[in-house]
Amino acid sequence: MFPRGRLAFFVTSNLHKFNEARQVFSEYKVATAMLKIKAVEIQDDNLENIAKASAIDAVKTCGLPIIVEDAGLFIEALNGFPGPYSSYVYRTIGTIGILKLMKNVDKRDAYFQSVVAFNSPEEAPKCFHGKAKGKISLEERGSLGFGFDPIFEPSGGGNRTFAEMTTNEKNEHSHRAGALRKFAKWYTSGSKRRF
Ligand code: ITT
Repeated sequence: MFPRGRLAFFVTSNLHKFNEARQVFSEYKVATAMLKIKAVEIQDDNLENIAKASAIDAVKTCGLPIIVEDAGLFIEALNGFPGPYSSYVYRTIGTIGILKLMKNVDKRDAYFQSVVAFNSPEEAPKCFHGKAKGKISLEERGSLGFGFDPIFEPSGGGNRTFAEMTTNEKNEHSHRAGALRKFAKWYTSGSKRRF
């Protein structure tokens, strides 16, 4: 029997994501372990469908209760691009490519969306959502974090990009922390639930 509500296995290959989750979970006294197993990542226009499919596949592989998280950057002037294709776009054109696409664009509103999917051998997957609104900066700033952090200024962050924030500071504003907190509240409140 696993200590439900006290331990969450996080299936991810991204150490930055894991460290962000570790800090959020410590607020709820939930320990977490990184499971670096290969979970399928389907192509879909909807982050929830992608996260759910990965969560189902991961449980098939490891037989444990797990979470996965899928996130994307949605830029309003680009009709939501790169959205669910953020990983591919980051690997191909990167932050500099996005800044080029945004050259001479005044309307720089964007948001990050995160979906945390919990799944276990005994339950159907359950999803938790988080969103961080902000703007695409005019240039890259900061060296912390990962991915599009150097070009994203979250609202209320004092014009700093995520890459200019410590993990704790990013967690005050981020899409991922929002979704993880919703999950942690649910996970720690279900003492009657079993695996
Ligand atoms: P997993 O192993 O957990 O899937 P990943 O790095 O592939 O890790 P995602 O598919 O969820 O993560 O994210 C897609 C891309 O979106 C990711 O490669 C980043 O470029 C970008 N991204 C997601 N969350 C971000 C964040 O908090 N800050 C900056 N960029 C982020």
